[in-house]
Amino acid sequence: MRVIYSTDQERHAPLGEFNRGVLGQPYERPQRARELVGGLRSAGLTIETPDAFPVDPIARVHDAGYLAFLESVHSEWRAAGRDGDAFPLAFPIRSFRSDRPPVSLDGRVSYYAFDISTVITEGTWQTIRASADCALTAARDLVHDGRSLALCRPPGHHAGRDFFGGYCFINNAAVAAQALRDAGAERVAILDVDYHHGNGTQAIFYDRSDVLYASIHADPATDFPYFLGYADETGMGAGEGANCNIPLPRGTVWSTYSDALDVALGRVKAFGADATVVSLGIDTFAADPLSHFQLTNDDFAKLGAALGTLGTPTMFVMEGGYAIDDLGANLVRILHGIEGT
Ligand code: Q9C
Ligand code: ZN
Repeated sequence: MRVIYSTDQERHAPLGEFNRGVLGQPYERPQRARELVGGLRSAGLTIETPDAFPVDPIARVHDAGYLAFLESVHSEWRAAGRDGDAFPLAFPIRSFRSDRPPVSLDGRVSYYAFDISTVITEGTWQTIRASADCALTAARDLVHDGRSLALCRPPGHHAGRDFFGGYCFINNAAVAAQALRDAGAERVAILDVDYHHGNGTQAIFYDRSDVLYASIHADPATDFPYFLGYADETGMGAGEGANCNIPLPRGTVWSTYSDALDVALGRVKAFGADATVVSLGIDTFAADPLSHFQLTNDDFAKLGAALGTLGTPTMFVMEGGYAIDDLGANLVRILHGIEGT
């Protein structure tokens, strides 16, 4: 399997993250990527660097004003004499206007953010461009490669057309799916196995019939992102029937997960896609510090074996996974499962 990664993806380094009321070390930190790379290298895999793409393929799924904001906000933050990371102060909830970004720096950060765990640092723009480059490189060569892994970091599936959150800024899987469409694939399926619902991916394709979004995730009634991911969200307009959410309860073990996976894989296969993008989160692991499913090390080989049954060219896009010490080994288990080795 071709694996794509750039060390530029280690430049986004948040100073901290609030967890349970206390400011501590961020879960989504550069070490995640280094652990994934280390695991793959010890398993004998070669890692290639991505090509640099222009912003255009990213702007196919993201708002131009949002991208300009992401590029400039940290230097504006510093120019305003501020230390630390750019951080929202308010959110445009019910009865607030959310139809246009305010003028001020704080107003704009607050307009585009949907949580407080996703901050913008000096290296964020370069990092998210490199992460998207991995997805775009994998998508460009997918028909030739058959299978590939874009080792994206930071993740992407919580980011929407004009919002960031859940550690995500550019929706790498959505950018890849759109690039595959633009390269001639008529139908693209996205299968999301991250612990969390990919609210950004769902929102981007919700009214489209050419991109299926199928996701297995923690019930939003109990888990982040809290406000999307229920089973009755099935798509809208032309996209009606092209969105499939399978929420599962906290404590879910492999037997239940496996049944849900069969349903999701059945939906993906029935869609008749020309290519598949897997949003590969490994935060379903029992020891993940953010999550509440109970998948074991061995279950990841089974997950890989199931994903290996997808008949189309398939690219895997890295999403979440925060049990740092197990990240590399679990990813390798999935890859061995996919390849049947
Ligand atoms: N500060 C992904 O797995 N909640 N994102 C953090 C503690 C955010 C997870 C709560 C979880 C986001 C891609
Ligand atoms: Zn996640």
